[in-house]
Order: sequence, then C-alpha cells, then structure tokens
Amino acid sequence: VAGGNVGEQVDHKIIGIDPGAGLMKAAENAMKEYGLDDWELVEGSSAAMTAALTQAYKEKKPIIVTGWTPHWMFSKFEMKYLDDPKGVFGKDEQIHTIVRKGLKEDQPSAYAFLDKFEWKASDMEKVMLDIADGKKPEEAAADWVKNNEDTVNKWVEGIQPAPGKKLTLAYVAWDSEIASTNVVKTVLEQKLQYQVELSQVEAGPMWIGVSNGDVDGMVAAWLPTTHADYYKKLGSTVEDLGPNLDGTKLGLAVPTYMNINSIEDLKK
Ligand code: PBE
Repeated sequence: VAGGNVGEQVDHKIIGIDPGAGLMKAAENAMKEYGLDDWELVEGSSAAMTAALTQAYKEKKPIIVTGWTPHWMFSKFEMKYLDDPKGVFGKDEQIHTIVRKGLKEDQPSAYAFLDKFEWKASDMEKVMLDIADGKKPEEAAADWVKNNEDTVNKWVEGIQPAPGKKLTLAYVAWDSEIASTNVVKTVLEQKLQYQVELSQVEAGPMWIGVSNGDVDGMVAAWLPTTHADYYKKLGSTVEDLGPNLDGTKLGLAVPTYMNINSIEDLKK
C-alpha cells in the first residue's frame, strides 16, 4: 500500500455508481456530514465501480467504493464497511415490490405472484455471485429457480397461469436488481406462462414508469430510506406490495487490507 494519508492514496476519490441511486445521495450527505470537502464522489455505474474495485483488489491498491448489501463483492473480496458513527447511511431497510395501479384488476395472476414474492439476502447473493462469475443473468436466474423448486412453487401456488399475457418490469442495472428482476421474470415465464419484457432504465424513470403505468412493476424499491425521495413524490400514485427482501445495508466499503475503519478516518 502506498504511503501518505488515505486521501492522498486514493486521490481523494470515492468510487460511486449511477447518479440516480439513493446510495449516491447518501454518500454526498456523508461527505458533508464528515467534512470531506476536498473529496470527490465519482459518478459512473454499478459495473464501472465493480470493475475499478476488481482491478484495485488484484493489485492490492487502496480504493474506496460506495457499497451495499446484498452484494457479491463481500463474498468475492475481503471487504469491510467503514464505520458510520453519525448514522448517515441509515439503518437496515427492505427492498419492496411496487406495481402500477390497476394491475390487480388487469393482471390478477402476475399481481398475485408479485405480492407473494419474497426471498432472503442469501438467495439474492447466490444469483449475483453466479453472474459475477460469468453466468448470463437469465442463466443464473434459471439455475436458481431450478435449485429452489419448493420456494418457487410456494410463490405461485394456486395462481392461474396466463398464457401469452405480456408484462413489463423496470429495473436499474444494479447487480442486486439484475439478479432479482431476472428471477421474477423467469418465474413469471416458466410457471405462469407470461411473456415478460425487462426495461432497463435509471432510478428516476423506473419509479416514474410504474407511476404513469408505462411499466407494470418493479422489485427494486429500497425503502424506507434509500428511495425516500422517489417514494415521497410518487408513492401515492403506485401500489406498494411490501418487502420482498429484508436486511440490506449501505455504506462506504474498502478492502480489508486498507488501514482505516471509519469514515472519520478519511478526514486525517
Ligand atoms: N443500490 C442498490 C440502489 C438500490 C439498490 C443500493 C445501489 C440505490 O442506491 O438506490
């Protein structure tokens, strides 16, 4: 590891993701709260962030990224969250399923399944890890569905298939949501005979799409904190089907070979 303080080592950069992510707003708040005035939060994408992390990790170089759980980075790499004594990144929250108003009447089968869909962080991580290891998202999702027949059958128990009916789901290219959305698509297609189209968009358009009915739903709403702004604006125009996953976390993450433990250490 290079000399100098941690700021100098990483050129005062925190590697962020797409600007629409709630995580980016949280990271900006953290920089304000901890007085990191001369630091820069680098915008990019989920994929660019993990590429930078993978490269730095290989060379044992210092790097600070915006991180979240569930995420494969914590199983592929030895990583730690920096302590957040001011609690800027919030507490554990849930990922919710959100659908457009009227879906219940138009597409009762899809609605019933989406309402039932719920899994564990470890399930999502398995799919994410397979994708990180090179499987195509559809392939990783299909494998997970095959290996979890009991769980999947419980989700669709008693629901009438809807052969050929079309459904559109929005998602953002966050690794976690690539995994969940592909699993939901696979179940809708394999078990309920839907024809599902996935629409990859930014976070704002994802929420707006469900709100104005351009898309039928999404399984990517992090609440109550991360997507609080979107929910405040659009929550009353959509239907919230509640949590599909519990136990998430957001923060600044670093490889454990870095000699810092807290966001406060970035000031030094
Ligand atoms: N994330 C992953 C998203 C939600 C899912 C934490 C990067 C966000 O920050 O909005």
